[in-house]
Formats: sequence, structure tokens, C-alpha cells
Amino acid sequence: MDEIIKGIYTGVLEGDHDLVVENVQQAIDSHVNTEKILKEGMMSAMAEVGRLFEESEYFVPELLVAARAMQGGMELLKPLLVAEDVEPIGKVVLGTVKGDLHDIGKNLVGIMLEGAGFEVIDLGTDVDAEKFVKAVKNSKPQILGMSALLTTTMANMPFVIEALKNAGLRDSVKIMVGGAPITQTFAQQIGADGYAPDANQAAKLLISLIKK
Ligand code: B1M
Repeated sequence: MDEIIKGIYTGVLEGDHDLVVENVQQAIDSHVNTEKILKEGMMSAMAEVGRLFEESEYFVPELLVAARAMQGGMELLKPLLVAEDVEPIGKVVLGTVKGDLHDIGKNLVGIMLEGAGFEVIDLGTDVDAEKFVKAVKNSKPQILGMSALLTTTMANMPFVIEALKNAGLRDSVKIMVGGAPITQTFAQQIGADGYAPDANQAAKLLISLIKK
């Protein structure tokens, strides 16, 4: 691992926001590939943070500082990933489901979708069915994207789909779901139109859904 990527990795792992920001900026200035910064620097460190949490070596405070450090790096990367001054090819309403506060993956999906030319309306985290329905009604997106990181909160996804049906809006949007515990089988079981395992695939999936 080269020094800059190592600095980013260590910064996320140790929750050192300044170290991440400093090294991401250096990586950008040195024209290091954006995907390398994201995957080898930040995402692999976050996977290690998750492992340490599982092993009870890290606790919630360590997760929080690691997340803050990663968000700092992502803010610097965002302008490189987002398409500017282009006519949007579609509109997406995005949110993390009720009871779930994890937003790094969802934010990354949002950035990649913006990069692919979509207008993204981000409802944030802990979004209940009523708020999703209201956003679909008011903003009329072609796609609704739901993220969940907990096995407990993924169970809230079907309630959103049910609420859309009850509001007579289910056929007006395609539904994409994702997040670490979500699988293609789960997506099919709950009646979603698509599942993407990561942010890159999410952009590809959306383009194919919108063409349908
Ligand atoms: Co939490 N947490 N956490 N956490 N956390 C996990 C998810 C966990 C797996 C850790 C572990 O045990 N190894 C575990 C869940 C276990 C389970 O349910 N099976 C867990 C737990 C238990 C908890 C708490 C319950 C801990 C507690 O309080 N005791 C608590 C719950 C709080 C709540 O939400 N109500 C909690 C809290 C937190 C923090 C708030 C401290 C913090 C989040 C901060 C934030 O997001 N702003 C946090 C963190 C950081 C994590 C880990 C370490 C990292 C998550 C992350 O950001 N990954 C995580 C362990 C892990 O993932 N290895 C863990 C990086 C991100 C880029 O990946 O989010 O997977 P990811 O997103 C990917 C894909 O999943 C996909 O694309 C993304 C990019 O490629 N994707 C989509 C995501 N959404 C998508 C939507 C799509 C398509 C693709 O379409 C719409």
C-alpha cells in the first residue's frame, strides 16, 4: 500500500479526520485514481472498523469517529465524482429506512448517482414510510432508493412499498434497495424492482431501470 493510501486507511481506522482529509487532498493533487482512494483507502478501512467492532475491540464511539473521518474524505472526493452542468437523466428519491442511522453507503450511492447524471433528493436517515410516500407524491421521481444496514431495519422496507401501494403510487416509481444485509432474494421477496450490492452497480441498475 503506498504512503498516501496508507494515510487514508489509518486515518479512517483511527478516526483521525484531519489525517484522512490531508491524505485525500494529497491523493487528489497527485492524481491517484478516485476508485483506489475510495476502495483501498476508505472502504477497506471501514470494513476493518466493522470487524474490530464485531470482535469487541471497537465500540460505538470508535465507529462514530471513523464515520466522521470517512465523511470528511468523501466531501473532498464528491466534486470529482459528480457530473456538473448536465441535464439530469432522471430523478431519484433516496433515504435510509426508519430506525437506521447509517448513511455513509447511502451518501456514496447518492454521489455515484449524481455522477451518472441523476438528480438526487436525499431524505437522510431514519426515514419512515410516510415521509417516503410524501416525497414520491411531491417530487415525482422515476426511482425510489432505500438503504438499510441493520438486519432489524431492513424489515421496514416492505412497509414503505405497502404504503406506496395504499397511496396508489406504487406503479409510478421503480424501487431499488441496497445495503450490507440486503440480497437479491430479499429484494424480490418484498417486491422491489432492483437490488444493487454497491454504489457503482446502483448507478448501472438505475440506468437499466429507467430504460425499461
Ligand atoms: Co453500525 N453496524 N451500528 N454504526 N456500523 C454495522 C452495520 C454492523 C454490521 C457492525 C458489525 O457488527 N460488524 C452492525 C449491524 C449488524 C446487523 O444488523 N447484522 C452494526 C450495529 C450493530 C450498529 C448499532 C446497533 C451498534 C449499537 O448501538 N450497539 C448501531 C445502530 C444505530 C442505528 O442505526 N439505529 C450502529 C451505529 C453506527 C454508527 C452510527 C456509530 C456508525 C454509522 C455512522 C454513519 O453512517 N454516519 C456505524 C458504522 C460506521 C458501522 C460500520 C462499521 C460501517 C458502515 C459503513 O459506513 N460502511 C458497519 C460495519 C460494516 O459495514 N462492515 C456497521 C461503509 C459503506 C461505504 O458501506 O454502508 O455497506 P455500506 O454501503 C455500501 C453497500 O452496502 C451499498 O453501497 C454502498 C457503497 O458501495 N449500499 C447500497 C448501501 N446502501 C445502498 C442503497 C442502494 C444500493 C446500494 O440502493 C438504494
